[in-house]
Amino acid sequence: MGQPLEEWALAGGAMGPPAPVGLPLGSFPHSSLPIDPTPHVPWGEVANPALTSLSILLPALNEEDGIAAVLKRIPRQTLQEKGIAYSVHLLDGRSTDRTRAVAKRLGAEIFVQSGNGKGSAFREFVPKIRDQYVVLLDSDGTYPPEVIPDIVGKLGAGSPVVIGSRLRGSINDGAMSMANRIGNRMLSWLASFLFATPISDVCSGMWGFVSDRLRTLGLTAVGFELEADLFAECALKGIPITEIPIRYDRRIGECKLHLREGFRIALALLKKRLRSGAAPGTKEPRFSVGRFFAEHTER
Ligand SMILES: Nc1nc2c(ncn2[C@@H]2O[C@H](COP(=O)(O)OP(=O)(O)O)[C@@H](O)[C@H]2O)c(=O)[nH]1
Ligand SMILES: [Mg+2]
Repeated sequence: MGQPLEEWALAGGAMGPPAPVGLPLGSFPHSSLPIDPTPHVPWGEVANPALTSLSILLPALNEEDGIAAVLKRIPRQTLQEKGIAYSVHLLDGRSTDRTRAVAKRLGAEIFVQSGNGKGSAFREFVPKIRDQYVVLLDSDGTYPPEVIPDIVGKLGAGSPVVIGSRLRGSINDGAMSMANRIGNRMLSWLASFLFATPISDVCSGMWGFVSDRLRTLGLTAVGFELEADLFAECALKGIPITEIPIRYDRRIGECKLHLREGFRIALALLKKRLRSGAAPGTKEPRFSVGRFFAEHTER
């Protein structure tokens, strides 16, 4: 392996001879520079290869306790060992407690949303993403940061979106009320039916994305319907979603989601489904309400 091109400037700077000009490519590196004796090694085995870049996104509204717990649980060493260069971003909903200060102290970069709601915060941040991959999880200690390397490991061209499914995994005692459990199942059935795409836990707050595919989604969610919107957009665009089972823990701090949000989420799914069927120029959905009735009333 030869010297990187940039090093000519250093070698030929104030301390050394001027960098050679007009050298034929074949003679690079110049004979006055030592040839790097490192034997050829496959990229995956290079000592510090930063093969993958990841943005970890943590939406938060008044989560000063939760955000500390989540940030401390991010498995930094595993990420480093796997060659994943990561940055952590707090997507703050203009918290009035110490959320931003705590997150900053623990090394997160701070983004303060201008609109209101978790969905708005996420949509505002998506154009700022520079990394190859994204993992999104709540800041309340309910989702396991330890799973982040597994999610990144699953992401790739054939698996551009990964969701952590609580309903396929496990739910700790007291983490989810019976009403929420039933509500989550019903919303997942509704979503699977409307978009003819199976999903076991459409309201999960833990997702992974290949950033380029995430940017193609026409997201419109403002609040807690964000996850339903992510699912619907993937289903409409034919982007496969890979599920991995995760554990769901009891929340730290106060819940911002109320039961009525379940109805909002159902409504958001329905609206998205109906609009996508009617909108000209959109990709034909795999399931169409009109076609369903036409096919089932034909003689
Ligand atoms: N940026 C931002 N985050 C929010 C907002 N509302 C809630 N969140 C965060 O979104 C995540 C999910 O909210 P949570 O109350 O736990 O609802 P649940 O997990 O769906 O029951 C938590 O990390 C919240 O702090 C908001 O308006 N803006
Ligand atoms: Mg929560």
